[in-house]
Amino acid sequence: MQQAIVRRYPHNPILTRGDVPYPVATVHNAGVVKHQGRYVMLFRSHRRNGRSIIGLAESENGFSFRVHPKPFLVPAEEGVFAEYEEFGVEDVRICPLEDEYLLTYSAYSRHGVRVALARTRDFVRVERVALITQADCRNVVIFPQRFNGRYVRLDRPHSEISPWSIWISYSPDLVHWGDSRVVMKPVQYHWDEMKIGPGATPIKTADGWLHIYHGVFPTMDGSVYRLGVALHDLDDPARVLGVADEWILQPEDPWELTGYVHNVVFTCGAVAEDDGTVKIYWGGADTVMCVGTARIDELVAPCLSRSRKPY
Ligand code: BMA
Repeated sequence: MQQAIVRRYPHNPILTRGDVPYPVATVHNAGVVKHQGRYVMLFRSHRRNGRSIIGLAESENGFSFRVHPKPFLVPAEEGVFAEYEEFGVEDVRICPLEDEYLLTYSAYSRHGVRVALARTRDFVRVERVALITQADCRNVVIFPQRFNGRYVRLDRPHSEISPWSIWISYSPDLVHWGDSRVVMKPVQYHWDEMKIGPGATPIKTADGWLHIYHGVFPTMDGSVYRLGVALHDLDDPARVLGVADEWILQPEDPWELTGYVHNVVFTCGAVAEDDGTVKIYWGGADTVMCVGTARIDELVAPCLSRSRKPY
């Protein structure tokens, strides 16, 4: 059998609700970065009322994590954020940019789901900046570099007319976003035909920005969430250079096949290492956290050699 591109860590899952010192039902969909030589993970947990909060875990090696005694981010209690975070905060992405970390997460409320942006320098103090989308948008990943002075993000608006697709938007100040356009769409009768969404913060490589995204396929037994890869131009990330035809990861381990939501691998973060590998973190069945490693060149190659149309 051909060697898998993503090598699962043999001791998965790496984090479960049993590791969390406060009551939660799940541990999943975490953003991860290396901060001062340590891995910092911001993970989502369902509380026992079905609404989500964000916890923090730290690690020396990227595989064994220790959870902080208190949650890192819970719904705001005052100001404009309180109204829009009332139903919970979910699926944080972490973008290291110019000596701080930008955090983007889904804010749920009676008005729908939108994306909020917060910033931190030390993962101790966190400052909410703005709500950066209207309703019906999720999965914002910000590129860890400015382009011609502007911030750039990939996002995923909802639509009734088109299968949910990946868009790009630009901002001069992180608060106001525009010049939006679609860059990548699901492909019919393909593993990602139902919807796609941004996954991990894009990784800069010699050949382009590597983006690990999720794609969903509908079956008679419910939806299957898998991960794929796309490559964006280094100078103009709106240009998709290629999208690998085949997925790089699908639910296979028991804790990916069954759980809070069956058949899900879902990423919000990956950490590129100096040795040319990347640690990819994913939630299994919306219940546990897992990790695997891949060579960056083995993720880039299929984007260029076996590419399907971006849309
Ligand atoms: C998506 C998001 C993710 C979740 C996935 C599978 O729509 O809600 O947070 O992991 O569904 O349930």
